[in-house]
Amino acid sequence: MKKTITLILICLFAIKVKAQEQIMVNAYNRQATSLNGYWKYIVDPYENGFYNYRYEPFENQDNPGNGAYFTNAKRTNKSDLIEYDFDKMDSLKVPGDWNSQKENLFYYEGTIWYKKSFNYTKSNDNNRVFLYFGASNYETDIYFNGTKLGKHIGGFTPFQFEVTKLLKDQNFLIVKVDNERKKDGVPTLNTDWWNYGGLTREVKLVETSSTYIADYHIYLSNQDNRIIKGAIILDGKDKSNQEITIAIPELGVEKEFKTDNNGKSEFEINVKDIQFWSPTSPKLYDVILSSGSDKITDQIGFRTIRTQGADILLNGESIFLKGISIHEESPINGGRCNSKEDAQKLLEYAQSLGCNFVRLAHYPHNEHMVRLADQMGILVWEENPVYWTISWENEETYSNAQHQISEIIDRDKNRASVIIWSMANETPISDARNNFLTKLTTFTRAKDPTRLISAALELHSYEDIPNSRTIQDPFVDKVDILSFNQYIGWYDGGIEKCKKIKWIVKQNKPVFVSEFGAGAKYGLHGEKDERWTEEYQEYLYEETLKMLDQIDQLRGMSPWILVDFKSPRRVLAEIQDNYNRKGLISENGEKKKAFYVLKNYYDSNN
Ligand code: GCB
Repeated sequence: MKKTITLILICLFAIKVKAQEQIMVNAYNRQATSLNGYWKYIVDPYENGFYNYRYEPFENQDNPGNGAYFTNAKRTNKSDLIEYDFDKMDSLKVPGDWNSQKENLFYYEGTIWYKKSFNYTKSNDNNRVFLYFGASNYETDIYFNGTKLGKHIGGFTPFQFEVTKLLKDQNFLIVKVDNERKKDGVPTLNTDWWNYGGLTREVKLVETSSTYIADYHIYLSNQDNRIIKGAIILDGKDKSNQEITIAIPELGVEKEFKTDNNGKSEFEINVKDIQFWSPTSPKLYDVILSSGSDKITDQIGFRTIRTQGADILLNGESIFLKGISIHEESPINGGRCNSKEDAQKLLEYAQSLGCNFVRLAHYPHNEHMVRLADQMGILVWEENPVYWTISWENEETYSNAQHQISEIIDRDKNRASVIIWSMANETPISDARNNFLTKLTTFTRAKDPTRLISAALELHSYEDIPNSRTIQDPFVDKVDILSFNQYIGWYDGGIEKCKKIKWIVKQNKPVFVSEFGAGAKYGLHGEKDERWTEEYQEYLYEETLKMLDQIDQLRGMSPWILVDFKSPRRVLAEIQDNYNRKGLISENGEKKKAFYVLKNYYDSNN
């Protein structure tokens, strides 16, 4: 009986915490108090801080905080039994993954408890305060001044909580981060990248007026490029019937609108002489939103994006996506990227390769990436971490995937650079998978009807046509861009095979090759048929590019991958040493020969 009650309590709790929604966009541009820096931590592989000796989560205890639970308790007299003390522990830097900060945490997968103490004084008594996390991998439980704020699942998207009522002059924040891989998770147990754990992106406090601008979406209409459309949402007790002003000084726009009873105002603004955002002219306008008590400024580009037959039309003109795939691994210090400099260096590498497009694989990257892409004029594919075979039949897994794409749309919907939402990567066809991805696509289109949808699919062949390659996937009907990964010459035969392939692509849609590549260790030279040499990779790029040029509908590609990246699957000593070596650049920034093959191809494809 007791067990049943406990189970019910756990379920109710799970439902309660799952309902957490985005309550603040544009945290990036708002005035904030950073909680970055050094945080105390306790490594807890046995979940000692979460469960007591009866193995019940401490939320279900009558008196949480007693005993051995990690609540920042302190001994008050010599006989107190408290078997931990955060303040006596070592520190980890936030933002940052733990694997690359401490040698003994390199392979660690499990729970780490973080603690940060800080003082805070509001600038105005009526103001509200939000606690914002850029991302934390993978499952995060958050406790503020001893009260549980909630739980967040998913390693690459932002989340936040209002802490106005709990805030004191002196505060402590305890965060349990668990990066254990889970069969029903998104992603699932198996991936080809390092499972970096921890508070990998910034943590900060954002203070707003009591009624504040909680959300907005401002974009150029895909149907009429003389109309800026949008919506703005206020939250707070004075949210209804409020006057809001939208100003874009450079366009001579200053318009007033009124919010409805829900605090929302939808609007359309006619504009003249707009300079469209594009890779060759990444024009961003200052857009100033003001409500009675709040004011925020964002830098927004205006462009249209749609497909027509096999063409991708950016501002009405056909564009070829000269892309490259990128993992979010720091080209400066290794480990998960966590700074603007990391993002800048990766995007500069991409531009030096002649790219106008990047595929951010295989999960949402740091917000610096898309903000810089906006500024630098680089188009972006953002991807949900639905990778390989996840638990298609599990409803929790579906809501998890939907929640993750939803959070990234919330964060990046105002970025002109982002043109594609990718649902998934290399997902073998089955009814359950088709239904899952179709549902996810319907959700994404409804949430953001202004962008294109794709997914990195698998390649097929006709049994009766030798060396044929095609896409026979019912999910293709649901996407705007037909993308697939292919490894002819690496996993699929030798490089000579490229010459024999017969492409049979029947769909009248833009074709995008989301991956191809070969492993090469920088500085290793040999014959062009010798695996792992730069010459092999170079030859594979030459032959692949010729082969792909035969696809009439080809409108772009993002070869695998910009920089060598860490993966526990890659164990070949002296060659891989825990790195996937398909990068065109080594982890030390050295360009391999194939880099120049792709660069020449892109440079001559203007
Ligand atoms: C793929 C995956 C990518 C891997 C790559 C490889 O198809 O999409 O995540 O890293 O192949 O190197 O095998």
